[in-house]
Amino acid sequence: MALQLYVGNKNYSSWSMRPWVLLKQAGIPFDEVMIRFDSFDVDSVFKQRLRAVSPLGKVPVLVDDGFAIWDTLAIAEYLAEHFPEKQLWPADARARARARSVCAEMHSGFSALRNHCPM
Ligand SMILES: N[C@@H](CCC(=O)N[C@@H](CS)C(=O)NCC(=O)O)C(=O)O
Repeated sequence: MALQLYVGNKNYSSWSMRPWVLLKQAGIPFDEVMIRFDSFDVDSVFKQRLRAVSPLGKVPVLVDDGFAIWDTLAIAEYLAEHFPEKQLWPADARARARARSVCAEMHSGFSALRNHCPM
């Protein structure tokens, strides 16, 4: 398994930092590919470089031997499945459901907070 994590500028992209922190904290080896934000226009260098690996054109993207996963939660689930020994989710079913609830809330909610405090 050869993992590459595509991230944006770390001082702007809290999205990028989520799987980055997870990989680091779990001690899972990966190569970081930083794609600097120039703009989000369709013709930007950022979009052109990302589209080569992901149809969505957003960071983060995890690439595993050429296979792309392009959403934070999907990346987290992929890592949890492939590294069960890391115990990324709690073993207890209720604790796991609670942890997923919290992650989903953070992932798709708190937009006002995230807009005001992007990092
Ligand atoms: N749901 C995605 C959101 C990713 C996202 O919005 N990333 C931003 C960077 S912080 C991005 O790439 N934006 C580019 C754009 O909106 O075109 C995830 O959690 O991975």
